[in-house]
Amino acid sequence: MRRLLITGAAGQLGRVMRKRLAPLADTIRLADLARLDPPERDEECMSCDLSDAAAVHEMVAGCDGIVHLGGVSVERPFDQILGGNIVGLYNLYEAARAHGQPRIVFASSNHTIGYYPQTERLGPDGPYRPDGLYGVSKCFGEALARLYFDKFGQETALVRIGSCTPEPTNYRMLSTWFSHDDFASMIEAIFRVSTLGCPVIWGSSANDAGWWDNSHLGWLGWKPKDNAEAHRTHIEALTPTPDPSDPTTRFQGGDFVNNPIFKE
Ligand code: NAI
Ligand code: 15L
Repeated sequence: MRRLLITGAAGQLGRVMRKRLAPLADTIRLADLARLDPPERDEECMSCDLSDAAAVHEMVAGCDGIVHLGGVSVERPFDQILGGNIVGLYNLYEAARAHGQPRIVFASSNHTIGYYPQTERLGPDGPYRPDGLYGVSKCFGEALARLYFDKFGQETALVRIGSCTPEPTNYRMLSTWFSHDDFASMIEAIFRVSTLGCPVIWGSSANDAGWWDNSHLGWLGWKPKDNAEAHRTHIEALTPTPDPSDPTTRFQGGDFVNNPIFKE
């Protein structure tokens, strides 16, 4: 690839992927609303608010692939989610349509399905059960991506990320953890495969206690190598045993199910 765009590059995952994905392209274009560390060799930095259509067109022009990490990443009042995650997604897909349809990795979330019980195992095709407005915004993003695939052939990987952190640190993450290594190798596979389409992909490591079934992904040539189980003893020693009647333990979305509809 000549130029790979990473949006949300100043964020938690953006800062990790900035380093990990460098070998994928001659130039990595980093974009965010927040301040970015100065560009290093083979990098270029752009300030861009996803809700600004003209700025998004400029950001996407000349890119051969996009890792879309930008936007509001937790539950927030609707007016905050609207700009980055709803208007921003529309701007991104319109810009991609105008600039050669670069393949997109969309950082969707497990909060699209957060109201499924933790006792249920999920494949890629079940109905949405979002656990808040943030989850609804990711459902919108997935639906928009699918529209642009069906109408225009725009390819997107809809990666429903679980908990992408250096290590799993609580009981829920024994099921939801997605290691940085596994996310980086998944992104490499998504850009390597000749035909992608618009699949739902669970962003999860090979956790023994996992809830999500990625067995439909044989064609991707990707296998996660980490497993949260290796951290169980540590987690059990440090955190209290979860109460099974607590909603945050009953539902896959964890703490997010307790969020109100925030107003400010
Ligand atoms: P983060 O909140 O650390 O980073 C998001 C970045 O997007 C921030 O740097 C922020 O400045 C930028 N941003 C927000 N609104 C913007 C706007 N209107 N225009 C331009 N940039 C804007 O989030 P994190 O953890 O790095 O997550 C990255 C992506 O992955 C997010 O889309 C999040 O929803 C998704 N995700 C992350 C998970 C995780 O475990 N870290 C789990 C599930 C999904
Ligand atoms: C997400 O969607 C969030 O972006 C992240 O901060 C975590 O809360 C993650 O889900 C999770 O469910 O652990």
